[in-house]
Amino acid sequence: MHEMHEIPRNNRERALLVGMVPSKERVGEMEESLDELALLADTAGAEIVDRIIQVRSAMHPAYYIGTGKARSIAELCEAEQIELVIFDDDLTPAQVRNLDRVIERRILDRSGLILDIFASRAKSRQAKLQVELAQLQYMMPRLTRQWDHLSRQEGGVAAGSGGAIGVRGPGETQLEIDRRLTRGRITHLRRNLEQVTASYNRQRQRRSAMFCIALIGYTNAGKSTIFNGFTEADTLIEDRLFATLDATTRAVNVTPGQPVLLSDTVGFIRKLPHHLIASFKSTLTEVYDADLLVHVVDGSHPNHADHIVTVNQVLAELGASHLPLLLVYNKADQLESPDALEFLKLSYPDAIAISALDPGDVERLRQEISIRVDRQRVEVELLIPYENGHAVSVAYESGDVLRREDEPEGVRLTVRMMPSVAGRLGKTLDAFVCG
Ligand SMILES: Nc1nc2c(ncn2[C@@H]2O[C@H](COP(=O)(O)OP(=O)(O)OP(=O)(O)O)[C@@H](O)[C@H]2O)c(=O)[nH]1
Ligand SMILES: [Mg+2]
Repeated sequence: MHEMHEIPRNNRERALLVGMVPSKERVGEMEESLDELALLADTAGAEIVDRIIQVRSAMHPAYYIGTGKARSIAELCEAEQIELVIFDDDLTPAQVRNLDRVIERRILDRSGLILDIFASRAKSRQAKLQVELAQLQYMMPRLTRQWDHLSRQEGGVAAGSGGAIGVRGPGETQLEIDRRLTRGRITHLRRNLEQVTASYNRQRQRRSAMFCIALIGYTNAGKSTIFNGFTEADTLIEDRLFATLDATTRAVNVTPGQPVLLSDTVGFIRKLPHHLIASFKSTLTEVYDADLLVHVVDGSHPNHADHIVTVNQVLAELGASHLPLLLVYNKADQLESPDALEFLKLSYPDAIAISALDPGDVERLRQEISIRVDRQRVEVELLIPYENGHAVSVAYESGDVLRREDEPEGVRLTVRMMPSVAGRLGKTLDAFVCG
């Protein structure tokens, strides 16, 4: 696929990947995690020079890896002109600082890397605000503790000579300024984000009588490809991580006579920084307000089972675990053998397997979704006051009207529709839901 942010090969920062595992048996697992870290680093514009896995029963509190290992990494960086060392797990601010001193290269952890990618990919105002907020929150403790360390060190030296206050004074002032600026910026971003989110929610509300479906899943699973297959939209599709950051929503005809809203959403990934999930909550309303989640899995990926677990964890964090869900194994065309499919089906018998590149398969998915939509519909009775003619037309649009009676209080409709849609209709359009 065509790449939007291609960085010329020779301008790429040379990077080393580092992982740590408690025992030899888990090296394979770490290899897979580093494969993914390599993809992330590539997306961010790095050239991977080498990777190192250390087996160590517990992390070193001050250096994460062992100190001997840290020194050998320093030598490797020197020999290979490595500029950036990326750790697969999150480091504490103190570990970053200590490693920085030994290795003398830029140190980054997985969260920092993901935040960096999000920052360079954010396009909408909302996404930009969300990413900056998450970055500042990520930086805040690092800012503080790094300074604590410096002031302690200088204080220690100075204490002996009796001049601690003079040495620490300006530093602490600078720290206070940094903290205050950061805090101020965070407040400012939060406020802006609230405004953007409010206007966005108003737009959403206008469409709230419709059945909402969200395509969710691990990054690079094929969500946008499916979305484009349904909508003829031209959402960016790339063989890269996090091609999509903003949710895109379109009305599509899934069930005859029942337009639904379909949203394409940001992909999830292992060890997604917590701040990022929190900041992106407003973008992810499409996920936790959905009437149906379509969980797209790259069935041909060797780690697809882990991907499913990760996505389920993020769903839980978003409070969306209870929503009806259809599991879709995508990229069936890339499966090594038909047996693989049978195997996939064993763990999730309700899942369907498709290739998003095959229009026939997309049609099959449409039918499957249509069945799920219909399964969720129930008969409800609405009593709509005559002055609220708009609600009557919305009811006709969003469900099958089975019976209509004109009564003194208003129009009584028996409609087959989604209970959640009926609920929203009652709230926003002043119709009374009777049963
Ligand atoms: N072979 C094959 N490739 C597919 C299929 N579906 C998607 N792809 C490819 O997989 C890559 C990722 O597709 P996207 O649709 O961008 O994936 P996504 O889930 O939206 O990814 P993010 O937006 O990054 O979370 C692209 O190169 C697609 O062309 C499929 O069924 N078969
Ligand atoms: Mg996408």
